[in-house]
Amino acid sequence: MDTENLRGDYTHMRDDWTVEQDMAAYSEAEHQLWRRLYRRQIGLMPDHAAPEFIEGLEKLDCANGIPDLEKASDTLQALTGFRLVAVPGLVPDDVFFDHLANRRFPVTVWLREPEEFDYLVEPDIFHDFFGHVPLLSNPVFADFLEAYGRKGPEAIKHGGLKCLARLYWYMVEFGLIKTDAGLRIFGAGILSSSGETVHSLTSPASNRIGFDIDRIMQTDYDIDSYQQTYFVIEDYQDLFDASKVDFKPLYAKYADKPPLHKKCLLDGDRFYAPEPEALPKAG
Ligand code: HBI
Ligand code: FE
Repeated sequence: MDTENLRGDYTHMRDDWTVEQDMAAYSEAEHQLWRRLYRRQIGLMPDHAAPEFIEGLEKLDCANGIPDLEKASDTLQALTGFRLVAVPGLVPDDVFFDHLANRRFPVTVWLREPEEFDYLVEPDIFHDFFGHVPLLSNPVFADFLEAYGRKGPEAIKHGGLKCLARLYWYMVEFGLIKTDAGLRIFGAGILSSSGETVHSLTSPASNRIGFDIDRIMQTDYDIDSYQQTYFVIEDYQDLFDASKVDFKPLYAKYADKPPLHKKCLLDGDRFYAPEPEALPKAG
């Protein structure tokens, strides 16, 4: 992987692309920025995030500054056996898959600049930790993520990398779940962005479609704007069940075909209506 144009420091890595998280190197201004990012998101969580995400977030106790990944790993390990490993930023696909397959989740060590409060291109520690780590406390989701990682080598071998990445994108980054209270978010790309947190549930400009592994594997996505299509599961078990499917026939069907447009609707799609916007809390 060419790391030259990436933002992190890739000069002091181990063979598995992990680094030491130097807690002492974070400045007070960085901890302050974390608290601001956290405060803005936490206010939105009750009406927007999946209950399992909120439960996990509470257990992680990370409101007061950039979290120590070793400490959080101890909390997490007791719950689902997952640990966090510190990385300089994006890592190669095969390395990423191997960490997941061994119940290790890579977390970027650097935090965005204040000018990037609302949006940044590469994932930072706020996205990786706040967005991804809470749901790793859920046993079924954790098992799915391990199973996902185990699928990596086969996808690489059979030209299915793009298809497999679409599953990660539409579920781990941008997934919605149906609850008794309405649609809720479990995708990390949404939950680490205040704008998309509201947009994903409420905007009529985007489609919400029932989870279908075959459908996801052929659907294109956009990495630098709000998604135009979100997929909705009913239970995390839907994800784990999908990971039991043989993906090779899907790779064979879709690997060399032009993908479906990121906003198209198909005859078989189960369409979900947008949610009404949550009222701002008084006080
Ligand atoms: N590296 N640090 C990091 N985080 C990711 O989410 C990530 C990655 N490398 C590759 C990768 N994701 C993709 O393979 C997945 O989206 C499938
Ligand atoms: Fe992510």
